[in-house]
Formats: sequence, C-alpha cells, structure tokens
Amino acid sequence: MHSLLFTLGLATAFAPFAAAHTTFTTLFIDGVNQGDGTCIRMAKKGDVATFPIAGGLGSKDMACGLDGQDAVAFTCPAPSGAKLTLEFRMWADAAKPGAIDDSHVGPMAIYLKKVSEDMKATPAAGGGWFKIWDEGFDAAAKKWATEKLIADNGLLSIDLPTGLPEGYYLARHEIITLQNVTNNVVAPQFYVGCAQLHIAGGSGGNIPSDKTVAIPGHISDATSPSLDFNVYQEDPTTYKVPGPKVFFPTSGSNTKVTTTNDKIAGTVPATCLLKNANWCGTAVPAYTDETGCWASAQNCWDQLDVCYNTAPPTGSRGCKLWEEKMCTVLQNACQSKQFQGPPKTDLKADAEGVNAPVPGKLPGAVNEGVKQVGEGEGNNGAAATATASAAGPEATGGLKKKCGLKKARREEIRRRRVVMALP
Ligand SMILES: [Cu+2]
Repeated sequence: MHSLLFTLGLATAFAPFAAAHTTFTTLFIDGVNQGDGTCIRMAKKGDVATFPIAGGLGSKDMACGLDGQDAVAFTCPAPSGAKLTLEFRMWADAAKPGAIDDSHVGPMAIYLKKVSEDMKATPAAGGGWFKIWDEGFDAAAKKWATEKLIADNGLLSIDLPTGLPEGYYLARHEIITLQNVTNNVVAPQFYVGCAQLHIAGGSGGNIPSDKTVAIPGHISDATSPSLDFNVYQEDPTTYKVPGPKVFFPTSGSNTKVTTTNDKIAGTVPATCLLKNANWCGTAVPAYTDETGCWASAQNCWDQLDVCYNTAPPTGSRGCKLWEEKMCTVLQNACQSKQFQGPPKTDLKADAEGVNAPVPGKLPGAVNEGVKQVGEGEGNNGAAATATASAAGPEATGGLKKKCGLKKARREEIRRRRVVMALP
C-alpha cells in the first residue's frame, strides 16, 4: 500500500536542497533576450521562487505557479512559428550557476492557452490549455528531459505552432521531477510558470475545445504510473508523460507573420529608458530652475522605489543602474546648481548589465521535426515506446549505474519519510 504524499514541500524542509530546485526566469524570442523576468509570471518572493508547487494537483498554482494568477505588466510579441527559448535557474537571480539539481529527474512539457487582450481578465487556472510538446525519457540519449535541460545549461527551445489564431497567450512549462518517488512514497514535484505572449498569425481558426484541458485537473490521478514511477528501479523507457496528447496546429503557410508592437497591448513602451523585468523607467521632467531640478530628482527616486518594490526574484540590476545613472547623476546636478536639465544619459531599455549573462548557446528547438508528425498526434508516450527496443541492454546498464549512484539519495529519502511520518 502506498502512502500518497503529494508535494508537501518535502524537499523544502531540508535546507541543503532548498536552493537546488528551479524556476523559469528568462524568455528569448527568435534568439532575442526579452530580459530577466520580463513577461514572466513567477513567485514574487525570492525565498520560494524556485520551490515546487505546494498545494497539490488541485491547486490553482498548478496553472502558472505561485502568484501565477497575477498578470505582469508586459506581454512579449512573438511572430507566428517563432522559436521560444526558456531559461531555467536554480538561483533566480543567477547568483550561482545551475539550472536544477541533477537529482531532479523527470519529464517536461510546454502548454499554451489563448487568453483575452487584457491579461488580467482571463484566469490562468481553468480550461483552454493545450500541450504543444512533451518529453519523458529519451532512450537514444539515455537521458530524462530534465537531464537534457541541464546539459543545455538550463535552456530549452521550442518552435511555436504556425496554425494558431492570432492573439494573446500564456505559454506554460511543466517540469515534473520524480526523485522523491519511491516504492512507498509518491511525492512528485511540479515546477510550473508562464510567459505572457502575443502570437501573430491570423490564418488559424480557434483551438478545438476537445484538444484543451483544464489546469488544474489535467493531471488528477496521483497513483497513475506517470507520477508513481520509481526512477531508481523502473525501466525509464516505459515511462509515459502525464496529461493530454500533444496538439500542434500547423498552417500550410511558412511565411512568418509579425504584428507591429503598437498594435499589441502590454508591449514594452518605446518611452522606456531602462527596464527591470516588468518595470520601466521613463524620462524625468525637464527643468530650468532649482525647484524643477529637485522635483525631477524626486520623480526619479519615486520611479526607483517602484522598481525595487516590484522587482521579481530575478533581481533588481536594472533598478541599480537607474539609481546610479539617473537618480544619482540628477541629484549631483541639483547639488552643484546645474539647473538646466535633466542631464543626458546613455540608458537603453536593455542596458548592459540589466540581465544576467546567458549561460550558454541557445539550443535548437526540442520539437524540430516533431510537428511533422501531424497535429493532434503528438509524441505523448510514443517516443518512449518507439525507442525502447532500440535502446537494448545498454539502457538497462545505465539504469543500474544510476541506481548505484543514487543509493545515498534513496537512503536520505527513507529518512525523510520517517521524519514526515512524525506528528
Ligand atoms: Cu527540488
């Protein structure tokens, strides 16, 4: 008999592992860095930003994570069929390198949901989600999706479908890690988050409702073999990713459609002098006398307050730059009685140093070629089945080796179970 301990923040109770989880921090569209935290819904508090979902399979946090029901200010424009790259970090602000602790093995998936122009108007939790890609264990590479993510420095690229109706979307990632699932305890961890997108297109119709699922609800059975899977003992090539089948609406046209930013709600405004995640610094008032100078400086400090107060766990590098290059310069000018201003600055919305360095080369799309399978067919489970026989005894050898390596880890999990059983 299994005791079902679904994601009770199990690992979070153990300090050495507290920082070893993961969170989605940065989005690239066709190779262009949108900025750390920009267009991304993530947990607002840094100390829990990388933690798995704590509320269980029925929690609203399953949709876009903790605080994921709250829209952020910016929406990023993507051309039809654009390549998205998601960056995952162990430390949201990139204080230390790493994507996710290598003990965390399991599948990954990407979902989309069409929402209204007003990002606040459509709740993330609820119907309308469809899965555009998933991967469990790659038998050819002998790696779980998470292991491939680590090998790619926490970067995952995916091509968007070309047959989507133009409009606003949430793009959601789902990482499920199975390292704490043993023969006695089913404690998978869910790491989810969302990006706010506008996807250009126009040729696509609506998303058929029979291809969509509700989140939470898309995975409801904690006893299913997709969650109750012992990665230390079971054959990973038999693993099936949970949730719906992949639906990848393609259009016949390969022409890349783009929409100009001024037609899209929530894009970073052209007046943005410096950006930090979803905050934007705009020009301070011009002045010609002392009073005006100090008023302008105050305007700068007021903007700075908002920047620091709204900075997500990815950090406040942009705020610091605004403080140094704008407010401090302005204040010094007022103090030295230069009452004609403001002084010229060389700030750019994405100034050097606002974003953490990109940890590696952006990888090719995980679904390159997969979409040719045909829409709605997907690769849910199929990839594992198709490659299982090809992998042969070597795969088994790999598994054994992994068991040996993870022995200490299993013992630790057993200890944890005892701790968890205490009142
Ligand atoms: Cu973890």
